[in-house]
Amino acid sequence: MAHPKRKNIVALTGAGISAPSGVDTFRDPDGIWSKFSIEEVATPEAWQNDPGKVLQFYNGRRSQLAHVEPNEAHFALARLEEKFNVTIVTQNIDDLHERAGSQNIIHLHGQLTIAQSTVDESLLYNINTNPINIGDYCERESQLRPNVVWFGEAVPEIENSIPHLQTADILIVAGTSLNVYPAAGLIDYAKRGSEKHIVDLDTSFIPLGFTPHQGSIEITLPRLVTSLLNNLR
Ligand code: BV8
Repeated sequence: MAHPKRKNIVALTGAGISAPSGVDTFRDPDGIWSKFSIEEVATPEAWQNDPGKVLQFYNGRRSQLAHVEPNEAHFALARLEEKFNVTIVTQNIDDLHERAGSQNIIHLHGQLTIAQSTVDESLLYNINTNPINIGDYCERESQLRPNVVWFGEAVPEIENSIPHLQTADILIVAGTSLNVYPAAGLIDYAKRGSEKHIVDLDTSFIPLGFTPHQGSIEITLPRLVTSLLNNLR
């Protein structure tokens, strides 16, 4: 529930925030796209060509969720809710923000723990860390797929995210290479005069007006959160 007197914070997060938890990022040297081809596992065409291969790719990433925990960066964002209205807009499909206690989370690219019908995308099923296999059907007898946005698919939550960027007093971009659109384009909706931070291992690219916090996120993000909370005292 938003408190009218509290400042609004949006955290736009990517794979880097889950890296210290042991979850692979995409574009780091040993990242996911160095082991798998996007065209073979993360597009509608891949699904048409070899749905079993796509299911196996996401089954592997989903089963890993059972063995990883949120890290101090996730917990720090949850702590911000003590004094701020916080919205997490994440590109991640893991459930680490939820497990760290954040309440308002928008998953731009879907969620690993949810399966989706292939005849009615509103039919969604919580499958936790269980696999989806060929022959697993929805209630309308159609094959289930991961509830994930593939390349070339629309990002339904983008419209829902824009107003949060436009009303954020503070924007924190954390652990994302800002390579993927329309997610990366959200930073252009930041309110004029809002306070903007970018938290990343690599701060060689700093969007205009952002304050860089270079280093590993489980160190740098808690430090930023502590200073934001202390500045309110
Ligand atoms: C769409 C699926 C249209 C789920 C994902 C040319 C130019 C511009 C755009 C395009 C283009 N050609 C095609 C496009 C569009 C395309 C796109 O953006 N392509 C890119 C690659 C150029 N976008 C799309 O296709 C989107 N859809 O446009 O549809 C449309 C419209 C209407 C109707 C129909 C169609 C859909 C995009 C969603 C694709 N799905 N994932 C999954 O498998 O996970 S995207 C994928 O990349 C993940 O979701 C991931 O989250 C996302 C972004 O990656 P990051 O999270 O940023 O991760 P990355 O590894 O890149 O970076 C990690 C960062 O962390 C780094 O900065 C690193 O330094 C940092 N880091 C690492 N460790 C640490 C750390 N920082 C701190 N501490 C650490 N320890």
